[in-house]
Amino acid sequence: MKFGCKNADILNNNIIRIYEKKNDTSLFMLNNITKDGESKIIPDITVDQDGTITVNRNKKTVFKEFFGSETRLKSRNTEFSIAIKEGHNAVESEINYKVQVNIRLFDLNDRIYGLGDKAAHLNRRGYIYTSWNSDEPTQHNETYRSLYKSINFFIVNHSDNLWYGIFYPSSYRTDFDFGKYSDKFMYIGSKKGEYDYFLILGDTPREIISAYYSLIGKSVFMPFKFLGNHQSRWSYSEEDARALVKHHTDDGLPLDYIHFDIDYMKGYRVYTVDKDYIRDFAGFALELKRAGVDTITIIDPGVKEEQGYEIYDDLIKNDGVATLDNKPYINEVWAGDSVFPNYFKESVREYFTDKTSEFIDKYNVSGIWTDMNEPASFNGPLPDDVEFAGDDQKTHYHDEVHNLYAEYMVKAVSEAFKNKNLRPTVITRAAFATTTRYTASWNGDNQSLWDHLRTSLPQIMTMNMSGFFMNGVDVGGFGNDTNRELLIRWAAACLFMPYFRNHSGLNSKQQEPYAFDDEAYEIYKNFLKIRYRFVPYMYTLYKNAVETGTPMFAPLFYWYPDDENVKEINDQVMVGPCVMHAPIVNQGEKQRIVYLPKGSWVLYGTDRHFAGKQSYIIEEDLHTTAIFIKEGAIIPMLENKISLDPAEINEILVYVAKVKGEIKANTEAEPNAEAEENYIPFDFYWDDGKTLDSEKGIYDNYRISYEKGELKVNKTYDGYKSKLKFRLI
Ligand code: MIG
Repeated sequence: MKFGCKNADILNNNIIRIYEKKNDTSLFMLNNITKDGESKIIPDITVDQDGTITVNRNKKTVFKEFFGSETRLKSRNTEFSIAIKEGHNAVESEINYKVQVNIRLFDLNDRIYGLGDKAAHLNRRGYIYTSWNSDEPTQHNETYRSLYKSINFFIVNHSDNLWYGIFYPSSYRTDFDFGKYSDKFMYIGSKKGEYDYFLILGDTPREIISAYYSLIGKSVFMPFKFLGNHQSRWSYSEEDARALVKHHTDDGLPLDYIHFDIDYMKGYRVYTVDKDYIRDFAGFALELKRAGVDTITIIDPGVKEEQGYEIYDDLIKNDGVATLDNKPYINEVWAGDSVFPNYFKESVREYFTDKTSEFIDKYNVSGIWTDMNEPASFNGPLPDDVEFAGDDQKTHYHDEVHNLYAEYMVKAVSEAFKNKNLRPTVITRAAFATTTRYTASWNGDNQSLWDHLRTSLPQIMTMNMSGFFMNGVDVGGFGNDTNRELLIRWAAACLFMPYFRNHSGLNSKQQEPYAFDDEAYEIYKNFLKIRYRFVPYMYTLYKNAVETGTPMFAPLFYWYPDDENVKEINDQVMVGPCVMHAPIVNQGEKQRIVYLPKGSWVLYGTDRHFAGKQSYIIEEDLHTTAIFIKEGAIIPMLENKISLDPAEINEILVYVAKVKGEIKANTEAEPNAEAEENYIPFDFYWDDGKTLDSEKGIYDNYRISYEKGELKVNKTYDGYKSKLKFRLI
């Protein structure tokens, strides 16, 4: 459709691309969505004379652009505030964007969720954010405009339970004002790029998110083991690592990965190992692996400028670095003056794929943790006009590709795993919307603050709602010193966080599970054991997430969009459709209010049943965290594992949340809602947990049900031919 200079391409039932001129998206390649052919719903779009677009659905106005004199933005120049006190006049300057999309806010209850990792509540209304990957290790909070990732996707809920989503497909620096400037409209503003966005329609957040997910492409599927406990610290020595693993082998501390931070490298030269730091890295990594603990090493993008250092020489020889005025561009990072690999060139990516491949083989490393890939730099930011010569004979400038730098780095790194038929074990700090196709992610340098514990949950939920399932925060906090209570509550609150890693900064107080007294250690260990019990459930959720876009770690409104009470709940999490976690996230609290959505719920570990659609006060002393399971739910579990090798798993335990008396299970919101006798069958997914074979159909599905007091398991797909046993507990 064409309206004046605007176009609207109806891509399918859910997605309309509205543009004057399309952005060049070739660098991040969206999925090619074409018309369904039989569009069930033909969106009702009208355009006024001034170019305002209105979209109705089922006769209600869902979305409206906004035009008016108010949309000529003026800045308040807050930096003059002291001058104003002195009697100077503040100068009002206009903000001029090349592209400004103004969107109507219908009323004060319009809620805006999204933009990935921002350190804010779920509802980001009233704040402004900027997509520009940034490394700022001060205290993140809701007024922080840019964190490490740029994920230009958000969803809006307004009047009478209407929903829509927006994806803004530009890699240039972009502002998203979510009603900070005005109560009447929000805006998206960029100084570069084109007027071009995807409007995503759907009756529920679930429908919108899955449509968005089909656009950005499938997320990476990481190994089963990755769901285990990761322990890290900047920087573990050989002795520290041995002590950690001894806790694993001697006291049964669940542990699957140990991370080695920058000090294992020789003078921070990437792809080197310092023998003075760890004498025999390869042998050591093997020793740890035999104890069930795999090794992950950090890699930064910056390459030390030093003749004779192989990587530097190779890159220079092959024109493989970012340039300015036809010379390699130099900025300082950990290794001192460094060049920045131009990952936008295929030959450079292939080079790093090879280097990664050699490195993981030579040192028995199982995963690569990519850091500093915003890219971060110590001597001020990279200028906008630093050049990255692309394969397409086109020069990309820093301002266009900054937000994509990490994506191209992890693309190269993850390929090394794929070439070995292994699932990529890669973690990134920076990302663009599509980067989930290659890597897991963590949310950077949080601090040991209660506020940062609280903010973790909406951060991870929001990441999960944009296709970044395998996401986590540093448990215990990275910066500053943690304390006993904070650490325990953090471990509990993040019990179901898909990527669970305790990590802390240089010189901060030790915060391993055993860093405090024996009792604290027991408590922490116990939470990890609960997590390990739920891992088979989480693994199926993860697979389902990768296939369909359904978050593993979701806000309540994702599953219960009709319930007004849940729309601003930041401290309760849905882990799949059947498990709801309500941890304590405030200092000193021993009890909290928990809202239960419709249905009936069982408090895990007890026999207590609760009717939904009301709130309860739940006791949670330091030893406890409240996990509610939907009545009738069937949850596959593991028994007593302290590391996760799928080859060693022969038996799955089956937990059934019994339906009690008259309270009937509610099965409306479930994907597999054919409950018999109110029990919800669970479609369990299983495969080798390590290789890419599952992509070739080498996996199994079991349907687990509970009928007339008995467990029934049917193999519904037998590609992997596993012989798991199932036992009711
Ligand atoms: O400038 O490698 O976010 O996890 O421990 C700091 C040292 C560099 C930042 C990462 C953090 C890591 C640290 N890195």
